Amino acid sequence: MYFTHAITRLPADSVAHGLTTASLGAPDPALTRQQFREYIDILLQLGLTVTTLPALPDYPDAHFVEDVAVLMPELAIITNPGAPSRRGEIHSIAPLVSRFRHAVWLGEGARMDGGDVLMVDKRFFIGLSSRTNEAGISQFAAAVEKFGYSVQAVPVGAGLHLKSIVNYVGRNTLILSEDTVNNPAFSGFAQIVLSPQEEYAGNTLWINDTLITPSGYPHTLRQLQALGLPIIQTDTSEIRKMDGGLTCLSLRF
Ligand code: CIR
Repeated sequence: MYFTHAITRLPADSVAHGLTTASLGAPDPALTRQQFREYIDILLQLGLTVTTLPALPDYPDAHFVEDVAVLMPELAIITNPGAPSRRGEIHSIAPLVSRFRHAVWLGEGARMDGGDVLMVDKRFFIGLSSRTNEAGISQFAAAVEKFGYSVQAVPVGAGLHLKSIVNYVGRNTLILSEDTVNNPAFSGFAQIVLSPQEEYAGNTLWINDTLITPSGYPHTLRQLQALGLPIIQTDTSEIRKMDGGLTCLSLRF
């Protein structure tokens, strides 16, 4: 899929009040915004048109826009985030998403975070996680299969979301955690296996055959370099403190 647009949201001053399992201390709001701006600059440098929504101080995780919608050429799914504190975020993203795509809302009982949805061409791998349930996956499948997409559920043991541990990095290659390597769902791909110490770098973002990867993960960087694609490194120290990464800061389409 070739991306021309991205939707993002400015991090609020309340960022430190969001959800996290990381024990890395509280993020600095000003540094969070600086790292966010550097991220936007990279998207612009790659030629994307970027729409940035205003901060939502009552929703300190709302700049992780990836979790509230999934966009594909034919439609957009408005998810139903698994964490109760995040459910209200969908109402402020849906009007913008609806300007670009026909929006389908997940219904009663469905739970899904977009961070669990990995799209590779016409295939969706969806993490069955603490945020995404079977009803979410089956409602998603019912909406997209008529457009020729396949949907495969992948249980997520460790990690918040599927894309915390598995991402597509171009050239028919996935970057993935040691725990995920033997999953038959991923057997048709070449694989870059993350060392446990560098698992966070698995949240590398592929945009139109350029890779954006968090700085500070030298072993993973060397493995990515072997793919021969351009690589941009950027500091995500504050984003990481709130369990966030590079994929979660934007919706690409
Ligand atoms: C949360 O726990 O929901 C946020 N603090 C982090 C969400 C990260 N989203 C993502 O990886 N797609």
